[in-house]
Amino acid sequence: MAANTAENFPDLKNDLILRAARGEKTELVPVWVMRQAGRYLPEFREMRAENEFFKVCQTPELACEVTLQPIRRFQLDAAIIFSDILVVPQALGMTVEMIPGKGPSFPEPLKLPEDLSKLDKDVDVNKTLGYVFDAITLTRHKLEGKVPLIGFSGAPWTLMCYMIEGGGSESMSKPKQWLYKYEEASHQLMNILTKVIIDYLVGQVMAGAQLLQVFESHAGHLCPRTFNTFALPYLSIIAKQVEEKVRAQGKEPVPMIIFAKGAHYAIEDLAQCGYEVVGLDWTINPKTARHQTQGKVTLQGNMDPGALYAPKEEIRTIVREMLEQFGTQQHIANLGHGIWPTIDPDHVEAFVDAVHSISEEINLDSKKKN
Ligand code: 1CP
Repeated sequence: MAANTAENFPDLKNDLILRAARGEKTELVPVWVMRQAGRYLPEFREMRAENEFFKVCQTPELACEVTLQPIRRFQLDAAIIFSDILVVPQALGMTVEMIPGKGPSFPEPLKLPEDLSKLDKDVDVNKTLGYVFDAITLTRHKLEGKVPLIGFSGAPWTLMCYMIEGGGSESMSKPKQWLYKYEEASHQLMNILTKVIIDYLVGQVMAGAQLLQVFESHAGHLCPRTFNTFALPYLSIIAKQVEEKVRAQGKEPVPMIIFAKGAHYAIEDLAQCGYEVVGLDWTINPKTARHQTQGKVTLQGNMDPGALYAPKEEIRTIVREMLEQFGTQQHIANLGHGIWPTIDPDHVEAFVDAVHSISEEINLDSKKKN
């Protein structure tokens, strides 16, 4: 039998999310959940009890297994490769530890502009992040074409936040100091990150990723002025160059999603910076976002992650309202941010089933009317 390579993947059986991302007609609204592989699943906790977090990321068989866990349970329309955005700072030479109960921590964060000299600026992603590519190729085969596989990266500003702050934070005051005190060094760091992120995303597509999401999870710490200076230009370069470089390597480009959490001030700009899909956090009114984006992009989101605590019937009501506000075309249903560890998996099932059955019902009703 031929070896499983990035050339001989099984045929795709469910392309709903790819059609929605490209703005094509869909009979149902596709759905996936940010952090769908995670601590709310007992089988994930079991795996993590025996394996350190980055070991799971770095071992293709383990990363693949964790990626498949939610796909086995729920009728999701996409899988997302199990990894973390912080593997990119690791590839640049920084140490990142995952501290139980606290989250990621950098023992030696960047403090001053001269610290940039400590970063490896000529990262060969095949050497440093090849384990992610291997996990993607393996997972594409193990998915057996059931649903498409999403690859992802953190965006430059969000990665800069962790590299300077050293971990999660309420204010991100240290990286924000850089923007105002060390403007040139901030751009230098953005350029270093942009280059490696582009190579990393292109490598993921070459390995088999069928959709890419860029996480700008800390956009909400910026203001319109700093976003336009330090985030948006780099997000545009990433979208443009990933597309060009994938094409140059003889592959069709894949749709790209930008999820800029807290960037309610930038929805119009995000709709025209090269991404097919704009992800919305739960604070945004879908109707307002539709108005701001004028059909230029597909929208993703945005149920409040907390709504998964509601009784199942109430989840259906909330989903119906969400679908009515978005409309059932050019929409990928998701939460407005990652799922929390204390959510009951049965409520995820209720969410996924509600998106499918209610969107199908709305589509059939509108067909009858026409
Ligand atoms: O012990 C554990 O298992 C740690 C929990 C955990 C998990 C399950 C972390 C630590 N990362 C992940 C996986 C992960 N991270 C995925 C997996 C794929 C999926 O199923 O969706 C993805 C896409 C991420 C991306 C990620 N990591 C983001 C962007 C998304 C977001 O939430 O905005 C961010 C900001 C991170 C950093 C990170 N990694 C982990 C934590 C707890 C954090 C947040 C730290 C903080 O800011 O407080």
